[in-house]
Amino acid sequence: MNQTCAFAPPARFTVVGDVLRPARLAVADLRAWPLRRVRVSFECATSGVRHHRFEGPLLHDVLRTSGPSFDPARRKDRLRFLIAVTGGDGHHAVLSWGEIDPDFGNAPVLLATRIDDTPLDPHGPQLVVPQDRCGARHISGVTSLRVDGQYVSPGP
Ligand SMILES: Nc1nc2c(c(=O)[nH]1)N[C@H]1C(S)=C(S)[C@@H](COP(=O)(O)O)O[C@H]1N2
Ligand SMILES: [Mo]
Repeated sequence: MNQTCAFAPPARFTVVGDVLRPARLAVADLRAWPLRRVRVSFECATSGVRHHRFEGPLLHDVLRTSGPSFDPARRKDRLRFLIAVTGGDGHHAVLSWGEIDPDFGNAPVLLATRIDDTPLDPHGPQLVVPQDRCGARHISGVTSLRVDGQYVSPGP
């Protein structure tokens, strides 16, 4: 992570794609949702086991506010949605909506506003995937969350 500078401008990130209300947000905006705290340990292929504390809202809560363009009354309709998460350095990963939806995988994935004792305002939020064994989806400096319901067409 870059050194924290108290005067650095806040990083911005976008929520785009198949959503009714695309948004450009800062880490400070994420504190409007209920915040969770989690301790995670993950393995990195190059630097071994890492331990961190994170705080932030559930990714699911944030994305629901943007209004994904599925039919909320039809659970099956949500299952064709993907979430592409990109960091400022181009590192990215794709999650499925079903993975974080409380009716399906219910994974407590966070969009962290703080790592250990460091607020992430100057860096952008960090994706936190507590159930992962490997650290690669803990994407730091998130610049874009893209919700995509076009990968497969709506079912019957
Ligand atoms: N933006 C970004 N985030 C990233 C990566 C990256 O290359 N770019 N690497 C990932 C990998 S492979 C690991 S193991 C963890 C390491 O996080 P740490 O150094 O904070 O423990 O960051 C993840 N997040
Ligand atoms: Mo890693």
